[in-house]
Amino acid sequence: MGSFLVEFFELKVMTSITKEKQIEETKESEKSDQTKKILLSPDKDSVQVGRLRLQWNKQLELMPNDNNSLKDMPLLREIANKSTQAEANKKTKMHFERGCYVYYMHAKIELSKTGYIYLQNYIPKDLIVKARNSIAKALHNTFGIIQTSAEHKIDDLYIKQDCNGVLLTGFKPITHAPEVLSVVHCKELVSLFRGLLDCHDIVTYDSKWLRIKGTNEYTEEHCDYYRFINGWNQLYTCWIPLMDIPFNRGGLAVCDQSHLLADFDEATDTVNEELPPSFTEYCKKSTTVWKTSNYAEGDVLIFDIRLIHASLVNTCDRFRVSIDTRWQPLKYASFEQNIRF
Ligand SMILES: O=C(O)CCC(=O)C(=O)O
Repeated sequence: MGSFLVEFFELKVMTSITKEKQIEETKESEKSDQTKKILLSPDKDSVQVGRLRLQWNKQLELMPNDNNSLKDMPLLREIANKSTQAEANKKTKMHFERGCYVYYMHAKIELSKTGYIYLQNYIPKDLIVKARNSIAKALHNTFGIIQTSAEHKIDDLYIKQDCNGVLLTGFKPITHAPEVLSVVHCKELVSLFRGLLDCHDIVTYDSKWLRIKGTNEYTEEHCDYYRFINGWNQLYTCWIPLMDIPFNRGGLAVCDQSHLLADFDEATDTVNEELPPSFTEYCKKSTTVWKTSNYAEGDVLIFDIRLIHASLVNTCDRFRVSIDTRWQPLKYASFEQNIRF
């Protein structure tokens, strides 16, 4: 009980110290969010996401930047108020010990509420540039699909005439090149997943989904649950843009809270499309919102294995390159091929 009071007191002190700063930051970030919304909207009123046509700012919105909101103290105070003393004590102690309790607690709440968290500028950009360079070289030398000229470097990823994109999952010389592994296994991600999964012994699956999308290509709406149905306990997808992906280069969009649909295991035709049956109705609701972003090098999107997602269409003349991986506590891992940390 004593230790709970000390921790709770520290919590309150920290909350009030940061409160003023936070109000200032909120004002600033509201201002810049408004500017962003104006600057970063797609140039059309409706946007194609997977096979759906969505109204911008009604059915499709910008994701919040969790770099700011993860530091949101009031949320932590809310947990402490709502939890029993024993629960709050355990949670706060664990996170005090790690020195980053606010960060993970908020992130976990977000993840369970909305189904995703979006971190901007999280992975060091030099790692992303090196990974993209090595992938671009392979696309040029092995696949011959990059247009080069005096103005167009290989790394600019201009698409050679009539060439399509390619899914490079399983092409280990490319997906497991040291430069690529240094992104997907970087220490920032290892520590993030240790925090999010509340667990030191975590794994990431050896398969890496490296996606190269050409002009007019996109990913249809689906969720990853059906692929991992035999071992999905606390399994998360980590999607990483390996370049700046503005709207016209077809970044990922997620359907907010769709991981909470109740009928993932009901058998109907939609299951073959990797969607729960109720998704069709959920999509029609006026409250259903998809979220996307103008992604930049270094951003990371983490989502629940059940969250429904799709991509916007790549309408430009350069390939869109991203990689996605799966993370889980070791104790739940049911696939043999995994990398342990
Ligand atoms: O990058 C994409 O277009 C699709 C990504 C995806 O399906 C996933 O991360 O599970």
